[in-house]
Amino acid sequence: MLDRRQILAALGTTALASLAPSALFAAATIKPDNTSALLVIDVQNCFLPGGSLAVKEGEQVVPVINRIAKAFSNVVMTQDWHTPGHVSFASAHSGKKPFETIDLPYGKQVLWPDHCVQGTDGASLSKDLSIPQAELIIRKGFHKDVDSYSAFLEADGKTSTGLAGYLKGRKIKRVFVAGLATDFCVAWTALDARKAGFEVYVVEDACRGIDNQGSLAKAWADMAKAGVKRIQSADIAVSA
Ligand code: VGL
Ligand code: ZN
Repeated sequence: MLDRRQILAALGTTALASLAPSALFAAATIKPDNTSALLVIDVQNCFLPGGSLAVKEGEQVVPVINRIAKAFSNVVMTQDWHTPGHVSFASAHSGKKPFETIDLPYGKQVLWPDHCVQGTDGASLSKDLSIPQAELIIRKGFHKDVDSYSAFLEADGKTSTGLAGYLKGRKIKRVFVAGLATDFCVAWTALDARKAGFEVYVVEDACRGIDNQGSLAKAWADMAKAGVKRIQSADIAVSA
């Protein structure tokens, strides 16, 4: 007969064995290689605290992105880069308020506060980003009558930013997406990356969302359906 102490000891071992290693310490199992690229989406002052379209907790992505970026030899950043009076601004449509929608020739457009106007401080990348090896900055949303959440294709669904060609020319096969905002520019970028034939990972804790009328849950559902992999920064192997 086992006594109480032996039973507890046996249970303890089983419980530990079933937890280890995934729950006891993070298993950093994904190792980016030279066919992998990190896409850092719109980490710009307008989307950070004090900005005109501040994303809740947006500043928290910066240290996470700085850490994982060390695992990547290829890093591309994006910059939302609108004209003054851009079609995506509520202020450009009389009687409309931010977060309302309108129908444009290319489909439904959410209207935003004025943000990321070309050359302004709000459009600058966060000064706290520390990714010296980043090799390309893609600007998007610079056609006055067309928005571009995606780093690959403008909202008309056909005008290319050139990013897919660039990545393919550099023999990139896997892209990791991080930044702001999860449910708009990150999600649209991830979905278009799948359409362009890349293997796609979104690093959840390296992103924050706007969540306008259920947009965050919908974005994750759309991404899952498209085969986008949802991972955490701890899943990525970063050497010290
Ligand atoms: C974004 C709304 C408008 C984003 C850009 O970066 O997610 N969202 N423009
Ligand atoms: Zn924008």
